[in-house]
Amino acid sequence: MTRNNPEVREVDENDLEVSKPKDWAGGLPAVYYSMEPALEHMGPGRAGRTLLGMNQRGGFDCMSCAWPDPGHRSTFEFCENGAKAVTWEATPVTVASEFWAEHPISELREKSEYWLGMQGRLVEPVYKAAGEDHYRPIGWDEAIGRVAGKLKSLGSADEAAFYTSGRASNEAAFLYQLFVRGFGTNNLPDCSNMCHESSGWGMGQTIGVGKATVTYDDFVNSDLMIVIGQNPGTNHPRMLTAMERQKENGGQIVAVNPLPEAGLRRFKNPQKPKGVIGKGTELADQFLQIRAGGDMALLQAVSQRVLAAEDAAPGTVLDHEFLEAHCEGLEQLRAHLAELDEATVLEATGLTAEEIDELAGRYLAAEKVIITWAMGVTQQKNGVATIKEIINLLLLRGNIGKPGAGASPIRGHSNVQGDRTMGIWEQMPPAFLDALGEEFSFDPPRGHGVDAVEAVRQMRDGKIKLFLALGGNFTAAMSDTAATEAAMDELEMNVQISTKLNRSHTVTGAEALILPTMGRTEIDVQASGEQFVSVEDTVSAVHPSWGRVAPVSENLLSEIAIIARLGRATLGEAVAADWEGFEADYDTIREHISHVVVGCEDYNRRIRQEGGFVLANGPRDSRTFNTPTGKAQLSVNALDLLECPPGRLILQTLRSHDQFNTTIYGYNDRYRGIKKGRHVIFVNPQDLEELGFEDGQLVDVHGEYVDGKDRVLRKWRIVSYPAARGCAAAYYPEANVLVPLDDTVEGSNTPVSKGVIIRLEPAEDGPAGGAGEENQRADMPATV
Ligand SMILES: Nc1nc2c(c(=O)[nH]1)N[C@H]1C(S)=C(S)[C@@H](COP(=O)(O)OP(=O)(O)OC[C@H]3O[C@@H](n4cnc5c(=O)[nH]c(N)nc54)[C@H](O)[C@@H]3O)O[C@H]1N2
Ligand SMILES: Nc1nc2c(c(=O)[nH]1)N[C@H]1C(S)=C(S)[C@@H](COP(=O)(O)OP(=O)(O)OC[C@H]3O[C@@H](n4cnc5c(=O)[nH]c(N)nc54)[C@H](O)[C@@H]3O)O[C@H]1N2
Ligand SMILES: [Mo]
Repeated sequence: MTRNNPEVREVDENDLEVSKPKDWAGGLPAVYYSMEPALEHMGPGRAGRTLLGMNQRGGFDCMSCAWPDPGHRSTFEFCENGAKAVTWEATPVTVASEFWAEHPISELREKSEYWLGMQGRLVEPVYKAAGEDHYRPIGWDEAIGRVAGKLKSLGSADEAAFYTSGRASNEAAFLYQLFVRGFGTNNLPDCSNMCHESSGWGMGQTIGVGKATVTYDDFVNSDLMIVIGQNPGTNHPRMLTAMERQKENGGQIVAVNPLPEAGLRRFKNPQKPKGVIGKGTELADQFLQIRAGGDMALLQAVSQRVLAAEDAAPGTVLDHEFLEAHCEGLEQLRAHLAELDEATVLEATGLTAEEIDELAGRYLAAEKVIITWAMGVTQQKNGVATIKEIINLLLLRGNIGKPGAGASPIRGHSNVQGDRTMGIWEQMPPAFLDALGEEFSFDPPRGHGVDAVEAVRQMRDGKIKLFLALGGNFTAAMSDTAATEAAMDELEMNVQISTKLNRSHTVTGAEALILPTMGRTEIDVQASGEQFVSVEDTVSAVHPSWGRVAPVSENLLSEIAIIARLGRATLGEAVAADWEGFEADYDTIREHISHVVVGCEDYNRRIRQEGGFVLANGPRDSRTFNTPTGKAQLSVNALDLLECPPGRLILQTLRSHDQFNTTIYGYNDRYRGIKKGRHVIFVNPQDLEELGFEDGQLVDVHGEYVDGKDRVLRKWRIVSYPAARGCAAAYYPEANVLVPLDDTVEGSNTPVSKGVIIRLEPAEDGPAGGAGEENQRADMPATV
């Protein structure tokens, strides 16, 4: 069944085509594009078994995003991008044994993420010895032995860091953190450090929990949904169905975004006949085209208007009962916002006073309000403070802990939230560590470990010598490509547990191993029979996920099997854990989860209930706030603005429609009208005119950060685009070249991926995309 090494042609950026951006998402193309790649690669049998098994009871959880499943699922509970994710994983194409001898690592390092991913599934462990330029296939025992041996040789456990990407299941994540803490470190950086970390801090400090306070039904039943810094059409497409239902129920939607994203405007539901041929549903009732980084000012201005309305009609606007019983800080907030300067707000947001009045009017007219947000908020310098302002606005009218209302970060990776619940965090609280230590009879380390940014610094400084990743593509996902790659090059050993080849396998340090693993679509049979795993979505619903197709190779191990073997080989008797038993029967892991993780009691029974179960959430369930005073905190946050000097632009780095994070499925971004290329920078036409550039022109994009290092993307093509004034956009991960390692969000240490100050300069003549004399890598050019 398996096929080896198809020819993959690299894209030529000179073929790029640009057309008008779309003002609607979904429709017939969504269905068509969904099916095409699946059928092409997999054949109808495997395609049918995977696509129809997505998000169904007895099927697997779609790994493309963390959007929840509705109570009543349609037969096709998947979206175009989910279909791409499944196809990419369930492909029968595999990397042949000869591949490793044919391709030196130095050559692989020149390849694009697209090319690497398209080589197919990894099916055997491979090892690169110090001084070698090739990986070579090895057996599992040797692979596990080499990693364990190296770990045991380190001078201290803190010389290793253990990364997790958010696709790992609850069972794998729990076992992994046990292995890491049993080894003796809290160095557990994860993708969340680069993602929703700001949400955890902003919400944790104000309402005592860093998770959404809503259920799926709340979205559908809200009067008003404010969607800030999020592009659901591409990144959470199934959310559009919930938005459509909310509209049918008479709700309103406001979108706040520097870009007029297609999915925020109109939706043609591909699962309904009228969605395929008709005009679709208008989604946003109001679109606020905000200047990047201006959300904090906007939210303060809206709260100020809410308080002014209360002053004009005392006792009628605020939810006094709720505020008195459950909140504190109202008077301080009132005093602070009284000082807010309207001119500053207008400048920071790029909006008019009337637009802000209109939003305030909609907020005041609605009884049930949900605010959702994603990377447009969390990856801004003031992201944590902005989230606190979201909470302020919601608390003023009691919009937390009542049906149809609440605060909702929309998570990215399908189980990133569950991984945190299971202990993947460099600073888990003492109560968790106590319970873990008691369960496995050891003394877990107490000091905080490194997060993603700090991990890079410590690799650079030679303090961290071994990097082990449970999934993901750390090298490409992290900020400051040149700094990150230089740091990874210093490693003594780089170990990646992966499904497919990616950039992180090509920046190796001295020794390197790739340990191939099964994906979520695959049937996982162990000694006790067929296994399932479990995941938690963005609204804290926990449910099982069962594989549907045969593993692409019999040589693959599950993530759990790999971790269990590493644990046994490395830790010996250091923790009282039955590693072999864990591998044989995942129920045994869940039994331990029941004892250690608060809220997961009786896990094995509850995970088997119809539809799984929902984790308790104090604010949502009972307006209980786990803060030091037991009250929700209205907070005072000094307005923090993103300054952009004249002649410069604010660059955000974002996702195209044809990618999943660092995985590039293709080179089209069809809602934004881009075809056959990714080396583009979107700029507002008036900005172009003022700066003296033209649509289609090739430019060098220079990052300007206080450290004065020259970070440059060469020969990126300008696309004149209806972005907010002063706000440019380019695709991640390529644009990570420009995001400085030390530029991080106040309070969460997340890279500021959406607020990079840049300068454009005309590029020298020559073809696009870094070809020619200088010959920068097409996909991930180095800085100069
Ligand atoms: N198909 C697909 N699905 C995915 C992913 C994927 O790559 N592909 N990634 C997954 C992951 S891990 C995540 S975290 C999520 C990410 O989901 P999103 O957060 O939607 O992803 P981004 O593409 O980073 O888009 C950020 C949005 O914020 C806007 N924005 C940027 N700066 C600002 C600002 O200052 N203010 C406001 N109000 N808006 C701003 C941008 O214009 C853009 O619309 O998606 C998940 N789902
Ligand atoms: N500039 C900029 N940088 C960003 C962002 C941004 O918006 N702008 N977004 C940030 C965000 S939100 C995130 S979440 C991170 C993402 O960072 P990561 O989570 O590290 O990156 P991914 O691209 O999702 O990882 C893809 C790789 O995971 C592996 N993989 C896929 N499925 C599985 C599996 O089931 N098991 C295992 N073991 N491996 C698997 C494959 O080898 C694949 O190549 O990037 C961050 N970086
Ligand atoms: Mo993410």
